[in-house]
Amino acid sequence: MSGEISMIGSVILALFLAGYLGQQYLPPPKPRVVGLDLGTTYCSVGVFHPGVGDVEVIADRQGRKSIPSAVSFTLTEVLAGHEAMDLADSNPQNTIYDAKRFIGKVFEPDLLEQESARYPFQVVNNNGSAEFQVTTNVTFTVSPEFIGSRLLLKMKKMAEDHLGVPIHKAVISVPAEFDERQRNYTIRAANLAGLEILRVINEPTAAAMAYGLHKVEVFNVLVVDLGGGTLDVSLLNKQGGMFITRAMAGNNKLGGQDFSQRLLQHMMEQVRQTLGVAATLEEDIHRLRQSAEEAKLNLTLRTSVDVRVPLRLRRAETPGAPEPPPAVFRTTITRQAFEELNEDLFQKILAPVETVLAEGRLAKEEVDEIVLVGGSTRIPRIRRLIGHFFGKEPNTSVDPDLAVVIGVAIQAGIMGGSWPLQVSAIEIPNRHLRKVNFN
Ligand SMILES: *[C@@H]1O[C@H](CO)[C@@H](O)[C@H](O)[C@H]1NC(C)=O
Ligand SMILES: *[C@@H]1O[C@H](CO)[C@@H](O)[C@H](O)[C@H]1NC(C)=O
Ligand SMILES: *[C@@H]1O[C@H](CO)[C@@H](O)[C@H](O)[C@H]1NC(C)=O
Ligand SMILES: *[C@@H]1O[C@H](CO)[C@@H](O)[C@H](O)[C@H]1NC(C)=O
Ligand SMILES: CC(=O)N[C@H]1CO[C@H](CO)[C@@H](O)[C@@H]1O
Repeated sequence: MSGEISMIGSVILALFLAGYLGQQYLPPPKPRVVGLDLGTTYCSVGVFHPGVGDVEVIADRQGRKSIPSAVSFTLTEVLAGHEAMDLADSNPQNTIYDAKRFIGKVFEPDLLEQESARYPFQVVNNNGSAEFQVTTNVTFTVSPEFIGSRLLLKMKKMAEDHLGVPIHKAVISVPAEFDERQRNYTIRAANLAGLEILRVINEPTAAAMAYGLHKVEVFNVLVVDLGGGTLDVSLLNKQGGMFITRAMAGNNKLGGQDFSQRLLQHMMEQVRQTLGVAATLEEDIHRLRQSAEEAKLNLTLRTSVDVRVPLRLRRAETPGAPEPPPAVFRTTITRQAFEELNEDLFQKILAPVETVLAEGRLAKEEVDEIVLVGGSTRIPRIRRLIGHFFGKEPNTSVDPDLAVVIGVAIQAGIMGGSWPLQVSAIEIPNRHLRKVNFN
């Protein structure tokens, strides 16, 4: 009896060794499961390379690791990503973006009308679901999941081009607040793109995985995701290798756009003071807005930037009046000035943080790791604010724009059976959770 057991034991050992040696000496297989981050404004695709044990975020031919979440319809083709965004100005009614805000959602008619007023394209109500009306030489409507599918198809092709193998399987991330219907429609979008979804994981869980927090001893993880237009704060609890979302809160009207807007207003005021004319031409405002955006980005690395903006300065509203000559607006913007302009907005980040702690019945000292996601968390003042609140440094070593896709790719590697096999059930769904919103 014991002999049999030991024989079975050695067979298992031999098989295990053969597998292990195979892993060591055979070239690693090409990954066939990709990780997808279908974001509101940007999308990315990543793969886990079992050989090196590393995630690669796949770049396009120009080396860009994210594509804008936009799809544009022309007479002859449907474009996605950068090619679509390039048409946003010339083909605004047929260039659809922000589709993720509509996917799988049932709207009250008034709310949908309000929403559609924010966009240059037409959002129509199809029995409570949003659809987009497109007019090329014919008029037709497309669903948010169709838009999603074109973005996913684009990323599928990027992955296939890069890896040289066909890709049919993926793991995809969604916001923690997505309900079952929104998750189903996201899966439908992937199916339309010819992708089978092996698992749907929450974005904050993915971000925590990007930091390897599924592999280390941590219990409470707080994820702050501050993007271009929204703030999402999630409190995760890890039990036996599985993440549970304990509480969510956020602000759907706070993000990088607001910080740029404050800087733009400040620059417009300076134009008026130093040049004695208000910048009213659409073209001038556009230039000022671009340079405000650029200055904001540069101020995350430097303590001051010199801004120089050529302006045409016509008085658009009074054509008969004497025209002021074109001029160049010059100013220096310090990081401190930028912080002062936005301090009240930055402080708003703490309200949802306090809410998730209260809902999770947790003292801030009990938070083990703080993970920052989203481009706006690069702003030094925001990092300081959060670090000061918790009395410890947030985790910032992973690119905040890629943390989600990196985590999803790790999960894809796990689903694809990559060695070494880690915890495979990484998330427990929490159906009773509701996101608290501060607007
Ligand atoms: C619309 O234009 C495309 C490209 O010019 C053409 O192939 C198609 O037949 C046209 N459709 C209709 C309904 O006119
Ligand atoms: C509209 O939606 C309601 C509830 O979801 C459903 O009962 C009804 O059949 C739908 N109507 C149409 C025309 O799809
Ligand atoms: C989501 O999809 C699953 C599986 O197809 C189905 O059982 C479930 O009813 C769907 N839920 C909703 C809300 O659409
Ligand atoms: C921002 O940085 C880029 C590259 O470092 C530089 O080309 C650009 O001129 C800078 N812009 C401002 C406003 O400082
Ligand atoms: C600054 C900081 O908190 N760093 C942590 C980031 O996450 C890893 C876990 O992967 C910790 O080991 C670091 O201490």
